[in-house]
Amino acid sequence: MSLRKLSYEYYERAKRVLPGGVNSPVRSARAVGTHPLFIREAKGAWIWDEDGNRYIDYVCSWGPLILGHSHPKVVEAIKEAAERGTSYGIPCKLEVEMAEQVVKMVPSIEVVRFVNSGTEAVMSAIRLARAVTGRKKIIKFDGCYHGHVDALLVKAGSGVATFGMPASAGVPEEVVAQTIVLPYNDLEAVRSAMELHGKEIAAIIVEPVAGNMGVVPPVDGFLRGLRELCEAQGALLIFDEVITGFRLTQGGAQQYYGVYPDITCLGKIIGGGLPVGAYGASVEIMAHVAPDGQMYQAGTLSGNPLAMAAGLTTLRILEVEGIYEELNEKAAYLERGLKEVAENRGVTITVQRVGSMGCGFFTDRSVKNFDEVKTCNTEAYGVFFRAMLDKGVYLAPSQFEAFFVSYAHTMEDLDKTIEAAHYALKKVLESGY
Ligand code: KE4
Repeated sequence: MSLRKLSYEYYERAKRVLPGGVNSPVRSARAVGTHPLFIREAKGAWIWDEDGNRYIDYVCSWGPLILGHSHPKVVEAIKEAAERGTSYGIPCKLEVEMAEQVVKMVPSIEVVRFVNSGTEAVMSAIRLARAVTGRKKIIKFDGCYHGHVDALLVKAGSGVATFGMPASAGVPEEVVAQTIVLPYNDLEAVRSAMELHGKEIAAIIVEPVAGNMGVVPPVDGFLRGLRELCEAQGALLIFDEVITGFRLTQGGAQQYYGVYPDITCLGKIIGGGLPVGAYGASVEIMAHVAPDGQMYQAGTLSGNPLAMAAGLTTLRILEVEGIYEELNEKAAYLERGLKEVAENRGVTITVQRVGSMGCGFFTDRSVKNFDEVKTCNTEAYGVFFRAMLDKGVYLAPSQFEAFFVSYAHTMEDLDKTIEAAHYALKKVLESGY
């Protein structure tokens, strides 16, 4: 592993012309005490940095690359589309074919609108829920991240059922005054908030599997409880499936858990590595969206043929029999390997995983909400991350993210990862954690 000299030099240059040297904060790797890699190319499960070092990649661009980097069929589809023009700003058949594909795969979606990011999808879904119900208040959960939507950039107030406070500079209190932040997996807190504010609640938005505080699955009954509470109060249930959509199964978390939201937000995998987001719902709900309805939302590059070609190719490959079984078996193998190595090393870790998304916490117990996640040893995670990097394995540069296994990861890659963990956990021990 040669020094990451060129990455460092690019980072110094980047910091002069990009905020923090990056185009998205978490990539700065500040949370894990190092500087970011600068990647020259990627193929399958691997990425190469500018210094020529190769890494097995478990970030997969934060989830989109479920088939691995530069899948030949996806690259071919992008090339073909590019030859015919990258964006028309005029409808094209690829948008129709892609919409039909999403409707076919996602159980609760009858009509879908494409946008260009998960954030746009969520921002539109919130506006749609308020338009449909004529209500203002939104319930979200502490530790869930839904993109940089002003109304959802809130941190939990103390206690439960409190209104959010801005979690970012530039977000006025008035904008988050209608946002209630509750502990994830706490159905009683939701019940109380609904009793207090029921008829004012436009929607509850939830990551059906939380992937932005590390991976925290829903406890039994949580999602169904949200469904029932929304029914009872005439509020809409929004599943933010930007991570879980097409990840857990073809139909995402709603198919995996058998709980169906009123509005679904999608991103990441749907674009096959190009910028695509989407929100979808029933015919009745989506009839509110302009130009049919009064809820306005628009986008210059929405549905552009290049991104549609990449996304449609990806979704069609995901329909192939056996893909999810293989993804999940590989992820389970990795989980077992990590647990065995930790046990052999005498290091206490908890691995939480749903399908091919998961994460490791340095704690001796399972965690079911953000307060519990915050008791985990994030310093130890930083040591683990840096040691794994030295052994050619790239994990999420933050404890509060997920690892993703792609269809391109081979058993050899997984074995190399488990072997690297042997070394990395030794480093954690030597660091006194
Ligand atoms: P984008 O706007 O980044 O496409 O999607 C926002 C978003 C919405 N909902 C969920 C559940 C998400 O996880 C995200 C974005 N995820 C983060 C990391 N988990 C993207 C990485 C980054 O911000 O750089």
